[in-house]
Amino acid sequence: MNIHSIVRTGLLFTAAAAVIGGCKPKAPGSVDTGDAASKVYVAPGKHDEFYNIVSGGFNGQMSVVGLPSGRVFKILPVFSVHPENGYGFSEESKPMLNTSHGFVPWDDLHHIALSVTNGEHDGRWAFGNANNTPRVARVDLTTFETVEILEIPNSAGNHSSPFVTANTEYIVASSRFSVPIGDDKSRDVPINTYKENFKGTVSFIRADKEGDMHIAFQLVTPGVNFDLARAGKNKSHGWFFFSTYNTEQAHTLLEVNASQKDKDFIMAVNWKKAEEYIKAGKGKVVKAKYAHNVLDHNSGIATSTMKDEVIQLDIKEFPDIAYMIPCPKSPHGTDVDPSGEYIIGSGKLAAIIPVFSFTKMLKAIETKDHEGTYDGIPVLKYESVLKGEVTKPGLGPLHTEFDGRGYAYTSMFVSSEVVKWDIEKLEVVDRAPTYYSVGHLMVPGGPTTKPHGKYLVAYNKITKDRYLPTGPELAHSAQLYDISGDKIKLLLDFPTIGEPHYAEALPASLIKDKQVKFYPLEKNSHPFATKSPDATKIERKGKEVHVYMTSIRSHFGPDNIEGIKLGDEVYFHVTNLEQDWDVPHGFAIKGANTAETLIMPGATKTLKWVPDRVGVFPFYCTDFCSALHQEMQGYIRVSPAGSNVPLTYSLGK
Ligand code: CUK
Ligand code: CUA
Repeated sequence: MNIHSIVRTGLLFTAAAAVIGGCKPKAPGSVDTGDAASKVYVAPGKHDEFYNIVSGGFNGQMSVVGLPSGRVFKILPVFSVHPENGYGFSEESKPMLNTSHGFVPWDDLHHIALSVTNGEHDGRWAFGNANNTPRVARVDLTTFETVEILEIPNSAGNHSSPFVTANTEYIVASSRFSVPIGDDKSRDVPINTYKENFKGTVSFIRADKEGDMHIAFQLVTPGVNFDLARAGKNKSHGWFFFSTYNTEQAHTLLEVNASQKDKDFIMAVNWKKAEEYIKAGKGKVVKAKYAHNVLDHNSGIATSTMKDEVIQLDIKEFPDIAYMIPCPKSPHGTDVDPSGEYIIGSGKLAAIIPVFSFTKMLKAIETKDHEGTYDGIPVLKYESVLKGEVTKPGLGPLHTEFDGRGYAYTSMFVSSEVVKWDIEKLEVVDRAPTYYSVGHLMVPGGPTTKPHGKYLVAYNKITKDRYLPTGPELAHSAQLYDISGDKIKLLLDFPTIGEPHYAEALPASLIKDKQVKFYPLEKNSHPFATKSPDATKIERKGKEVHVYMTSIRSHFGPDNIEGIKLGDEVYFHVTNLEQDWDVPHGFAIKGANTAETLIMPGATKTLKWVPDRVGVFPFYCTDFCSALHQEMQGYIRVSPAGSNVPLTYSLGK
């Protein structure tokens, strides 16, 4: 244990705090309401200008928010079951949450990556990461549904994920925690052999075709913690930049032991080179077990397939794939400016923001301008790669976004502010307080080659006094700023769903006219679909009873069922016959331990029900679908096991 480093870290903060005058903004942070209110006001019936896709953090979901209003449109389940629409409860959707560890109902989603073409938003997909049980998910932006999830083997804490290359060729996911990998024998090692036995991995997931995400190759790296990453763009397309910490390779009390060195690294990876080695057959095929889950659009049924291999390249054995760029100090975010020339490191414990030059990096590589090696990887000289440092930016820089007009915006966690600086001159030009302790920040299009600019949203970690209090847990908060002028102007506070980390926003015009309004019945390929009212039926297969049921305003068919016996397992396959936008029906039956379900127009969903007592049980629609919604109900009779009540069903008799 090293007390000195705690003291040192403390001193660093104190000294820097003195420089910029304290850690917490003091003013109450209200705004000139007249002006601000009109800028965020979206009149009733009018639409927002941007979709904001926001990670939910520990709720494992994404939320869909309008900007500038801050209105929440949807909570979109990705890695967590969702009572609102049966995701993870209906038989069709359960396989989406399958993993090599079995069914995982809840995870932690930190980062959003929107698909791009030529580095610009194309409005096809949103990707997100499961941090705990490592996975990457794809959300279709025409249905706002999770359509694909790929588990990542040899990863532990999929935090540095997902980040997308300029044409969505790859989604990249790296392991926050290094762990021993390989067979049982290589994995069963003492924790204090970290330095010898623990490895990091970086997975390049081919992601340009829906339903076909697969790990094209996995890089095996020194045992460090990967935090975040960004792809190169324009001139740096073909490269990837990863922030690392714990290059000390500590395995205990990291708050002290992983803060020893003045500099950790940004790892620069030439992924085009790695791709060449894979094409040339240099990869090593190793055994691995991980799930690939896909939702079929026409049947609405998810399937889960176990994969058993992954191709690896150990970066130590390929000296021209990876280089380490020293970066002060315990970097969190690393971001690449729209031109692709500048790579920004955000050292959580650093008092400056280093800006690296891609051109200088290439030169340093070419001239072997090294200052040694780290675990076999060349370390480039800090000064040789550095464009310069932004001095006195504030305290605790975490993340940087860009407005496309030559400015960068960095979030300062410790000093609770967003700081605007000139990318060429490296000068701070403005700063605005956040309330409080900002984590990520987001400019629409901020990570792309063509930022949309206009707004900035700060996602704050601490809310304290901003809203009416709600017991021990307070709402997390977003703050919307106008960045169209010289000065950053606070416009709006709005509470968020879960704990947002990263978010992205894209112009509504890119996707709003592409929305799926209903599923055409004729394309419904669900094996238990019932496409017309007269096709309803019930089939008994031993103890299994399958009810082919329909729902249409305002009845179920059939709505009277008899002949179910104790010990039966009843599957209600409910097809919503509506062919109109915005008419879901629900289905709920008393005592169902699996949940309820919600069925979109044209779709089929299955609810499993195992009755546990004799009687007559009602079922009903849970979504207020018409003036006669309360009449949308039925009864099912359950008799003792061995009774001879015949299986019958009817509607209107
Ligand atoms: S992390 Cu949360 S503030 Cu998971 Cu991207 Cu930086
Ligand atoms: Cu269908 Cu209410």
